[in-house]
Order: sequence, then C-alpha cells, then structure tokens
Amino acid sequence: MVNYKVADENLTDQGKEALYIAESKMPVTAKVIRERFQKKKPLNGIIVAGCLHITKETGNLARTLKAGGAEVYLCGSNPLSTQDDVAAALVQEDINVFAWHGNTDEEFYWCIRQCLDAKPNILIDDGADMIVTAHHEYEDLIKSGTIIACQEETTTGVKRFKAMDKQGVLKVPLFPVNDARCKNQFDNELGTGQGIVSAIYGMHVLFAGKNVVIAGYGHCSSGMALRARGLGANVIVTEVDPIKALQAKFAGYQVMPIEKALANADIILTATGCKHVISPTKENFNALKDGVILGNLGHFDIEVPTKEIYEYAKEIKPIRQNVEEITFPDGKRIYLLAKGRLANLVLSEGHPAEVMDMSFALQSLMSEYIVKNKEQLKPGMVDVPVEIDDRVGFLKLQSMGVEIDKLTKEQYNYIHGYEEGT
Ligand code: RBV
Repeated sequence: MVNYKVADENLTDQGKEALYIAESKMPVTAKVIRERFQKKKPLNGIIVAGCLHITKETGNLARTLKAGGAEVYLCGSNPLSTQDDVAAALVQEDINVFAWHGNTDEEFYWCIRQCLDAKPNILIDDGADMIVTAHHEYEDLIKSGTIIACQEETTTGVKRFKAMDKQGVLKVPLFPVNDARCKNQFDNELGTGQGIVSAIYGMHVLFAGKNVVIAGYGHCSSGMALRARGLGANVIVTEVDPIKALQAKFAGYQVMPIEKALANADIILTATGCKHVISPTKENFNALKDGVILGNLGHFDIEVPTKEIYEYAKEIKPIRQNVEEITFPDGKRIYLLAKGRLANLVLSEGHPAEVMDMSFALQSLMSEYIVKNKEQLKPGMVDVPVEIDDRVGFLKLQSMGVEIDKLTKEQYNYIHGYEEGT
C-alpha cells in the first residue's frame, strides 16, 4: 500500500508528462542505470528515503531506485520547490510521497517524519534537514543500524555535516555526493548558472547593461557570473575568500565589498551558503536602488535577509507568483524573488534534467555501493569513490556519443612514475 499526502491527485496526467520529458533527457539515470537495476535488483529489500526537491528529475531518480528493488519514500527539501503534479504522478507509481507546494515549517517536518517512520535504510538528503532530524528524534534507527548510510546532495548540507563530523556528533556514514566532480562541476556551475533565467522569468528584465551583483564565487555563483556576463550585464562579484576573489578578478569581474556594491546594483543574486550576505541594517536597506531585484539561489532563505526585509517593509505586494514588490518606509520599491528561497527552483522548475542526470546517476550508484559495502562502512564523512565518479562521467559521454582517448600502458606508467625526466 502506498502512503502519501500530496496537494491534488487530479494533477497526475500533467505530472506524467513532466516525468516523461525529463526521462528522455536523463539517459544515464533513467535508461542505462535503470535498465541494469531492473535486471539485477541491487536494492532489493532496501527502503530509501529522499528529502529532495520534488521535481520531474527527482521523480526519475525515485523510479530508478524503485526499479532496483527499493521501496522509496520522498519528502520535499524546500517548501516552495515541490511540483505538485509530479508528486501526484509518483503516487500512482507506488512511490510514497509526502510533499506539497507551500507547506509550513511544521508541515515540512511532519513530512520528514513520515519518511523516517518508514524505518529507511538509506537517506538521501538535500540540505541536511532529514538526517539532522534522524539524529535528534530517531536515534533508534541509527543505533540499531537500520540506517546503513546517508547521501547528501547539496553544498549547504555537506557544510552542516562537516561541522557535525568535526564535533564528533555525526553518527552515520555520510557520502557527500555534492562534492563528487560529476556533481559540483556540472549541476552546481551549469544548473545554478542557468538559474539566472529564473530572475529573468520572475521579472522580465533585460540583463544587458545592468549592474548585476553576484555574491560568492564558488561553483554555483561563478556559473551565475558567467551567464550574467554572457547576457551583457556588468558583473560585480563579492567574496570573503581571497583566492576565490582573485579568481573572480582574473576572470575579468569587478570585485568589491558588498556594501560598496549595493548602491549601484540593479540585480543582486546570492549563492554563498552563508547567512545575511546583505547584512540587515537600515543603512544597507536605504542604500539599495529603487527597483532593485533581490534573488537567492543558495539553499536557505537567510542569505538575503528575508525576515528583516519583511519587517522593515511598509507594504508587501505580490506582483506575480512568488515575486513580491516591497515598499520601504521612504517609498522605495524592491523586488524579492521566491520569498528569498532558491529562485532557481521556485521560479523555474529546477536545474535542467540533462545536468541532474549526472547528480542522480551518482545518487543511484551510491545507493547500490552502500548496500554492497554495508559491512565496511563506518560513521563519518566518506568521499564518493573516484571510480563511481569516473563511471558516471564515462556513461554521460557515451550517452552523448562522445569518444575520448585512453592512456597507453606507457603513458600510464609515465604519469604515475618519477624516473623519466629531462
Ligand atoms: N536541484 N535539484 C533540481 N531539478 O530536481 N534542481 C536543483 C531538480 C538540486 C541541486 O543538486 C542542488 O545541489 C540542490 O538542488 C540545492 O538545494
């Protein structure tokens, strides 16, 4: 029997169409791996719980895990990113889904608990909320070894687990899938980079000629800076890391402290993983230009000081779905995208299926790896094995019909040796 709570079961047909479109763009996850999983059933008897954005791409990951024999439970990793049609369609395929667009904080955690109540063996998280909840409220699942291991999809989640590991409170083997090359060099750079489109989609603005401030120059934000420049914007990067700041400078961007950049900014987009990138002071709010667009593409809604902006506002007027015109006491208007939550997920439908194909291929292969190696796994952070990362890269190239060279034995020995010199 399938367990679920979704917004509207009548949206199934629409959800099926969305899943179908994504499937054709995910040849590694939804074809190569799924077909092998279907035959070999490497996840037989395993319950997988995913706290992920409920999108057509995640739906295809769930289908692949199910094809491998797993029973799959899903809840959303962000209250505004759930695609209700996809959620409804997945229920029809016997995937247990607890997610609906716009759930409250209380409902959000209720959904997580529904998944944990199923006593899952593998947790796939996006932002760490489910695994942290398991540590706080479901100790039994950890102590009894019911949870074999966990996988984390995003930078913010990995950061939280690193902090737990450092303090010695991480009690499960944790694979930071985000840090695999096939994930962060593609999903983060290209997916978040293309997320610039969500700012356009939200406000119908022309980037050309605008001063666009990009906060951060990590994998996500450097992708955004590149796309904004490609659209003709004058891009200003803000950073706290000297090396990343240098990279931005040498890539040809202006680099300056955010407080200096605010007054001339037409669009400000954040993806730093930190909080209060614009610190919530009256001076900073007053410095903003009339009409400025504020958007965040990082995991949590505190990069842009959303709560404080709402408190400071004289008027908050929704002008389209998930875009608000906020009038400050001095009469100035600013435009806040997606209530400060991941605009790349909320305003468009998340990162494109073609790039999620690699991230979710890694998640699928890692679930298989965990089952195969369960006797050897120990609590703490463990890198995704290089062979799995390479395998996904190879399969993706193959799916695109791209061939590459192979090292000869002589070349292999040369680059792994030190004898041969001048
Ligand atoms: N992300 N998922 C999607 N289409 O399902 N789009 C983006 C999707 C993930 C991405 O991997 C990123 O690390 C995370 O969302 C941020 O929460």
